[in-house]
Order: sequence, then structure tokens, then C-alpha cells
Amino acid sequence: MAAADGDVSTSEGKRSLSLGGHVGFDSLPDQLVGKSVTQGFSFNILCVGETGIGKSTLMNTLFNTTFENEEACHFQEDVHLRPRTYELQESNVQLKLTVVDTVGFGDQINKDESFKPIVDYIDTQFENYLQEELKIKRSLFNYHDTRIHVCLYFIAPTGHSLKSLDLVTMKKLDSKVNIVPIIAKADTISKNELHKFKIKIMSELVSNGVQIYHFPTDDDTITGINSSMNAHIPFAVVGSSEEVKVGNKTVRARLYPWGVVQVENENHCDFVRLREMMFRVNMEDLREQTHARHYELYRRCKLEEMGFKDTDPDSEPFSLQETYEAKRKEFLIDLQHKEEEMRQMFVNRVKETEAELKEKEKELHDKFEQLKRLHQEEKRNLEEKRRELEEDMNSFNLFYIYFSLTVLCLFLCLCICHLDFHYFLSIILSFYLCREGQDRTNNVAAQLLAATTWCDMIWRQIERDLWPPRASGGCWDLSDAHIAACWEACLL
Ligand SMILES: Nc1nc2c(ncn2[C@@H]2O[C@H](COP(=O)(O)OP(=O)(O)OP(=O)(O)O)[C@@H](O)[C@H]2O)c(=O)[nH]1
Ligand SMILES: [Mg+2]
Repeated sequence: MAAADGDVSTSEGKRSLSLGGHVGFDSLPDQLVGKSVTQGFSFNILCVGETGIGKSTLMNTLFNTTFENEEACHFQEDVHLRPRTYELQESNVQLKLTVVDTVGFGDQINKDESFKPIVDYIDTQFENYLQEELKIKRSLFNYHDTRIHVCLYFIAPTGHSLKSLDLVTMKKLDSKVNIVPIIAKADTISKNELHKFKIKIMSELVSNGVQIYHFPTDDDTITGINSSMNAHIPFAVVGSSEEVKVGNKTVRARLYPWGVVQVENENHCDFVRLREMMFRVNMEDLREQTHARHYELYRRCKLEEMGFKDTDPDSEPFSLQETYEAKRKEFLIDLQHKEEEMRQMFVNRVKETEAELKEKEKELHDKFEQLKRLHQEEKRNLEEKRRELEEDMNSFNLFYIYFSLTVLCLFLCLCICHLDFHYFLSIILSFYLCREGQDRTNNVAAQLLAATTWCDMIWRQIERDLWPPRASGGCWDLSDAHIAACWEACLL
């Protein structure tokens, strides 16, 4: 066989064979290209820069079109990101382009947290991709990948140095995204100043440990161009939506009273270098770096955070299945502990509540007993008072009977013996006082006095009107009419 004959080497346990005829797998790259072209590509650009620094104009200039543009105002309370996706086509290649704009960046008085929404946005895109990857039924083939492939960081053309906001933001982003720093509105800075400014920026980035994206030099086909282009970083760019006639050509340029700045003139600015490097030469590398470096880092940290690891504490390989089992066991033990804690907590609560209820019951019982005692005491007192009252009433009734009898007797005696009425009344009162004792006499004495007065009045009436015998010399001459009138007066 031809294949067997062509046995050449056995390095690393693999034998290289030469083929006797055409098999056809050399068309694999073409197959890949065909598939990729059919599938289309996605490319996501993040523009970070202060309000009005020229982000939208540069995007329009880069893609030679006019994207939707909404000017941001300088009074945003915080930074937010505005992603916009467009379907573009060049030749037969479809590109799903997402341009993410930072709105309100650098406009706040306190800029400490300005980087946070940007970092969060990038992480969210990574997280979405990771979630899709971890799904049982994945559809990465037609998944809209929104991970940021390149971050164009717009530096203001101050000619001085980087602002602390720029340094902080780039430092926070450099492990998450490919940063390409660019000097915006480069037409506003002179050539010498620009040169010095570029050197200053690079030295500041290095001294602050900010990792920016460098065009790869490991691929021989592009090493030359990439190495020379790396020397131009940060690119100084000019954007314009104006078209100006220069000679017999219409070009994108910015027209000034003193001349024309041509956007696509390499002597005027680095716009063409940026476009070439970003799209024509290194677009796939930017996509690959995003996936292999930045996303990989995010994924690793996230999985480690979730407890997954490749090796056990003895540095022995640890499979996903083992990790899962270990995690499950850990989780079950944790769950049991929590369950036990909850049960214990519940028992304690029940005990506490039971004790509280018992305490309350005891309090209520004591209160009830106390009230019962009070009630009985009250009842006893009332009984006592009732008895006393009854005794009073009895003695009073008895007294009235005695008194009435006495009065009657005395009245009769008086009638018969002509005794003085007041004299007899004082006898009655003394009699009463002696009988009842000192403490109960007040009331009765008052009544007696009233009765005395009443009797006195009757007596006087009788003396005046019905007692003619006395008025006529004291002879007792009781006719029937006199006696009747006397009784009538008594009864009244
Ligand atoms: N001199 C000069 N002016 C520019 C350049 N690019 C844009 N401008 C001008 O800067 C102004 C703001 O440009 P935009 O592209 O709207 O800036 P932006 O960063 O998108 O602004 P916001 O989206 O509102 O934050 C416009 O008047 C542009 O014409 C440039 O390269 N040089
Ligand atoms: Mg804009």
C-alpha cells in the first residue's frame, strides 16, 4: 500500500504518512470559510469617552455610514451604556455589528464609580454567554454573541497627560476587554505636541500597569505590519461626516479657514491605520482574544467561585463529576445542618412560647384568686352592713312602736290629768336616749324633735280650737263632737 510505504517518522508516538493520491481534506479551510460566511459574523465595539469627544462621528466615519445618533447632555446623574445593533454587509459577508456607547461618561462631579456600569455591562455579556454554554440544550450556533470584542478608549487631546478617570477606567477594563486607546479630535493638536503626548500616554499606561491591546506579532504573515502599527499606538484620529473636494477627489475631511484635514490621509491622522488594523488585519484576533483570554478568565473565576476546580487539594485531577458529587455531598451536609438548626430553633421557640403562656396563665390565675378574695370580702362587708341595717330597722321599728305607745299613753294622760305637754315630751326623749345609747340618737333625735314640734302644733290647735273646757276654766267637758275633732286633728 502506498500509505504504508510512506511511513516516515514516529516522533511523539505519532507516525506521519504521505498520501499516494488526493483525498480531499485540503478543502477543509474552504469548508470552514463557506460555513462562516453562511453563518455570518458578529463584532461588538465599545466606545468609552467623555460626552462630545467624537465617538459617534468616528463610528460613522469608520463604517462610512450614518448610524443613529442621539447627543448626550452633560447633566446625566450617572453613566449608562447604550447598545445598538446593525446588520451590515460587505461583499457576501454579513456582519452583525453592535456599537455600545457610554452616555454621560465623565460628566459627574464624583467620578469614582464611573467605570462600574461599563464593567457590569461587559460582565453581563460574559455571563449571558456562560449561561448559554452551561445549558443542557445549547444553541451557540445561532447565539447572538454580545461580548465586547474591542473597546475604543477615547482620550481627550489635551497634550498633557492622561486623566485619572482614564487611568482608573482602563485599569478596571484591561482584564475584561481588548483596549485600543485613541486620541480623539487629533486635528486640534500640533504634530510635535501629538508626538510627545503619545509618548507620555504610553509611559503612563506602562507605569500604571494598564494592559492595552497590542496587535499580534506571532503570525508571520502579519508580523511586519502589526509591529510597525503597534508603534503608532495610541492612534490619533479625526472623524468627520463632511465630504470635501480636494483636487478632483471628494474625501471625508474637516474644513478649516486655514486648510483641510483629510480623515483618510495618513500624514494628517491615524484614522486609516486604525481602520486597517481593527478590521482588515486583526478583527479575527480581537474576536479570538475576547473568547480565549477575557471570556476564559471570566469563566474560570466564575466556575471557581461556584466551587468547580480541575484538581483536588493533592493536585490530582478532579473531574466535573467528582466536583459535582463533592458539591452535592457538601450541600446535603449543609442542608442537614441547617435543618437541624431550624428544628432546634423551632423547639426553642416552642419552649419559650410555652413558658410565656404558662407564666401568663399563672398571672391570670393569681389575679382571679385575688379578685375572688376581694369579692368575698366585699360580699362579707355588704352582709355585715345589711345585718346592721336590718338590726337598725328592727330597733327603729320597735322604738316607733314604743314611742307611739308612749305618746299615746302620755297624750291620754295629758288629756286626763292636764299635764303640760312639753314636760312629757322631755320625759319621752330622755327615755329614748337612755334606751338606744349615744351613737344612734342623732337621727332619731332629729326625728323626735320634728315629731315634737308637730305634736306641739297639734296640741296648740287642739288647745285653741277643740279644748273649750280648758279655755273655759279647765272643766273637762268632753262631748262626742270634741273627741271626734281631736282624733281627726291627731290623724292629720
Ligand atoms: N475638531 C474635531 N471635531 C470633531 C471630531 N469628531 C467629532 N467632532 C465634533 O465634535 C462634536 C461632537 O461629536 P460627536 O460625534 O457627536 O461626539 P460624541 O462623543 O458622540 O458625543 P455624545 O454622544 O453626545 O457623547 C461634533 O460637533 C463633531 O463635529 C474631530 O475629529 N475633530
Ligand atoms: Mg454620540
